[in-house]
Amino acid sequence: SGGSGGNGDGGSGGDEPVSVGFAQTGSESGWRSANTESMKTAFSADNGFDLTFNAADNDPAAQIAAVRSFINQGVDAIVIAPIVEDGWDDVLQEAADADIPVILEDRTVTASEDLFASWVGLDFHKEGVTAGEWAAETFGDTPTKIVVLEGTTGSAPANERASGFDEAIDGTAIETIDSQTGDFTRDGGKTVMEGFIQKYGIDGIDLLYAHNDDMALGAIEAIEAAGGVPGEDIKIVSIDAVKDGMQALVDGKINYIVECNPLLGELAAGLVTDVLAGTAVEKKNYVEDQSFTQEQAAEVIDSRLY
Ligand code: GZL
Repeated sequence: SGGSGGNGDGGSGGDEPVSVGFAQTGSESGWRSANTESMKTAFSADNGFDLTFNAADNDPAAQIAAVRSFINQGVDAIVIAPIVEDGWDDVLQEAADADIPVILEDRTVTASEDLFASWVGLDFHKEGVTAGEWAAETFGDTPTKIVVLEGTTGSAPANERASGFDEAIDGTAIETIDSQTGDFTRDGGKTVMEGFIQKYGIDGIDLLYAHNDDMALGAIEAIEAAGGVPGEDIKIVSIDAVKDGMQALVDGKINYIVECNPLLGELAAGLVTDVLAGTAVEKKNYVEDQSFTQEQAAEVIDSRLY
């Protein structure tokens, strides 16, 4: 049976694998791939887990159905990276009624904190503030027109990266002339940026704020296809700091990136283990982020883990 292997006596030997259902958002971005790899590595058979993995293709209804199937399966614990914040109360209550603890990783929910054991992830609001502070410092009093590529509508990172950025640019001469979702994907970023360019022209846009690198990379394709120079004609600030985004930063096509660390697997596995052992855990566990200029990215790009 591989892994720790059952001892054949129905688990009383204490080395029965811990069964975990993981409801992932999908595979929308480079960040997501790194997060999935981190989770699968941490919840491996060698580490004593029996992982059932589901990727919901960015479909909130499919993700809730996956969680329901984990409940019916009678797993020991459920881990969720919730695509959107809302709509979780019922299924989380069903998990509680089935006495199956839920740990959230990455994104958060608006449901009562009583309905999940713990969350581990990043401070999305702070990421938005950091991006906005860079924009304010860079453009400050110069009248600046920006367009925004928003993350998945209704997701915690999209909501909080928007509010954090807007807070930081409040009172500056930076004006948001358009803001639409690119659903955290490259194709989404490219298509929406093509629309922005058609509407305003390269010259009508000074800065792009992309809620993730994948949408920024799609926008770079659209800017170049229209004869513009990304990072110069239209400056770009983005969030994630995945490898391709950091390469574009080094290449001068992006001007500033705020990191959002996807390597949450070990922390999530530790929380599952503690919760099942009855060990007290913090309800919210924040992972630290950093941010990079073009020069800083050039110094670190070869040593980054994702
Ligand atoms: C943020 C994460 C976001 C990333 C995107 O923690 O939820 O989803 O910023 C990913 O790249 O698609």
